[in-house]
Amino acid sequence: MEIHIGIIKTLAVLDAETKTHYWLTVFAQDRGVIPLFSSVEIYIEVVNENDNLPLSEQPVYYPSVLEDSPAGTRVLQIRSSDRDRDPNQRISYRIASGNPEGFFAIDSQTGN
Ligand SMILES: [Ca+2]
Ligand SMILES: [Ca+2]
Repeated sequence: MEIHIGIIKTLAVLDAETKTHYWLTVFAQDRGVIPLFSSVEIYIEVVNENDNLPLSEQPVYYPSVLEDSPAGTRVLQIRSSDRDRDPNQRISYRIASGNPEGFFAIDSQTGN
């Protein structure tokens, strides 16, 4: 008995956001005068990677707030989306700069 090898390779870049798995049917056929064959089913899972950025609905926001507004006044809610599948699509927020006095806060979960 001889072992023969058949290697399956990708021919394109796969995207888990487009398709998460593939079912292939592979035939193994001998070279007899009357060839005989059998088949095997192959399930290929496309493992998701974090390859999409979280994108906010707008690149820049221009909200305004009245002077003398009480602390806790809502200024803006940022809305974002991420094309990745869970958990790489979960988004959290933080203020990275422009707030040295600590006058503003953002809810890390809601973007408020
Ligand atoms: Ca992502
Ligand atoms: Ca992904």
